[in-house]
Amino acid sequence: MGKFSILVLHGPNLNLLGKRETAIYGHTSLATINHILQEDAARLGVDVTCLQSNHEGVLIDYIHQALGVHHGIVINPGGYTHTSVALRDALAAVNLPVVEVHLSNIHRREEFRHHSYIAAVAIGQICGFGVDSYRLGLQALVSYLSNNVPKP
Ligand code: CA2
Repeated sequence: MGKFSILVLHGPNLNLLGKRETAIYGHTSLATINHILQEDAARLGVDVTCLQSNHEGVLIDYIHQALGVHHGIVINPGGYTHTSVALRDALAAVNLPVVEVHLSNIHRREEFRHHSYIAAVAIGQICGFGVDSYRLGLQALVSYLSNNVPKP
């Protein structure tokens, strides 16, 4: 088995990280998060591709395009977490291992953030650890892939 290839997907508004609502989402920019993940990926010996979109359909296209290219997906679906049956259907359709991550602890925030459409099609969910949610998510996915023979 060669190197694992992981797709990291950031959903809507996450391009604003570090610029707005820093009390909730912190001071780290999306570019910095991606840089940290690339450093982690090098240490873990995997390839990471990071993409962001504010558009549901574009995120769905990225998920479809992951098939046959990436071995698994780390996704922060942003607000679509709580609304998007279509995003969930796309993840279920490609049937790649998925880890759902959130910067904030969605379970201690407003009631409408407590439900995730994505959780049921993910291996697991990591939330509340800021940038470390992504790092832990990547680590967990690589560990999962190492222990489970990935689909081609
Ligand atoms: O905690 C997370 O990572 C969320 O996925 C972030 C979403 C929110 O809708 C989810 O409930 C939890 C919102 C992302 C908005 O990101 C911003 C970043 C900076 C400034 C404004 C919004």
